[in-house]
Amino acid sequence: MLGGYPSRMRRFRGLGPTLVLATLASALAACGALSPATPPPSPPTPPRLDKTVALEVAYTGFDHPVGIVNAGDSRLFVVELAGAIRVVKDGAVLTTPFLDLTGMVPTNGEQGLLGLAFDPEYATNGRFYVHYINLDGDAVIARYEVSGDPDVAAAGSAEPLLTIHRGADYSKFHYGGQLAFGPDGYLYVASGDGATGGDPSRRLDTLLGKILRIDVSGPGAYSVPSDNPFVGTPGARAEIWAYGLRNPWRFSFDRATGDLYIADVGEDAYEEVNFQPAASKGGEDYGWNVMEGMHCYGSDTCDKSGLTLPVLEYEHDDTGRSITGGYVYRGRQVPGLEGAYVFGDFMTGEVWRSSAADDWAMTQIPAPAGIMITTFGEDADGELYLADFKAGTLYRFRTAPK
Ligand SMILES: [Ca+2]
Repeated sequence: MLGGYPSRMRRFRGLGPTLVLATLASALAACGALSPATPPPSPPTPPRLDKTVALEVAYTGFDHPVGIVNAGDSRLFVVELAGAIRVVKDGAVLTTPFLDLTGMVPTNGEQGLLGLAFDPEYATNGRFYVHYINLDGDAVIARYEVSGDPDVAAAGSAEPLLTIHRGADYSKFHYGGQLAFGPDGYLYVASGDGATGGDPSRRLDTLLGKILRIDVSGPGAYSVPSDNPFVGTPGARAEIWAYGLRNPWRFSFDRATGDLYIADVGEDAYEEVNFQPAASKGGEDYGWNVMEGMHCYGSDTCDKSGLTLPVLEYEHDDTGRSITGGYVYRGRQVPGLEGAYVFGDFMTGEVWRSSAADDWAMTQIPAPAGIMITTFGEDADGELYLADFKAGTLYRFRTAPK
């Protein structure tokens, strides 16, 4: 299935390690061609490795998983790109999907069912929200309700709340995709820039290239919280919470502190993690397309005033080329991970931990070779998982055996 995706896809394309090695080899060969007076390049510093943490297979058999979500109980809900949401219950994957949007979403490139979030009051109101791409190529946020069977949604309950139109100028790429409720009870939506080079990310009259914040607690579609940063700004879409983002595929809130971590997939050179403290009033400009990571984009110099720079970046090399944001670990099974932001890279399958307490240095966590990490997810207890898109396997974080 991967081979059927367009080759220019940044997020889901399959680029094998062979190409990476070939690129590295040619770069090294070029170095060797320099004059003898040129000192040889110093060998790369080995990455710091946290061998106290391990990944173990938790569940298998998913079809291109892109999301792992809990509903506040012991189940896991696994989002499959082609449109199904699968239920993991009592250690088994149920045969009947919770919801199946197959046929309603294109299976084309980065299009599909991308995000899922359960209402903070799900236990009493049975509402949940999905983020998918419709057959027109536009992103849709829709509300559904559970049926009388807690493991099956009421497919007829669909209520589209918000459509993020793209128009003919935009591509099938960079949709963002994440949906999550903040500690304030509002629904946050990640919207990508449409892969047009980033112009929409800087404009406040479009929802592209943004984090949105909407109130879905009422009976109707949604309302805009009165304290959203651009309420009352002429020409601005009031749904915007933060802007200057390229393709914020995955973001998450730290369940202990409420801080927001936004991983933004980079263009040519840098992947980045943005940190937004819980006390933020919104309105941050995360810099794209003036900057990529901590560097001016397409220029040696740029006006950085007013921009919020990432706390962490890594360069496109064998570390990775497409960041998949994760979570701050707050579970109990892996005490060594407490308080660490855990994330990875889709292209290389590498997994890292980082935190402010560690000056945002990246420490690698051993992971199986060849995985393609599309998402991380927490269960209700805060235990952490990741999904391998290629094999359809969910891995669980564990303390490594001694
Ligand atoms: Ca940025």
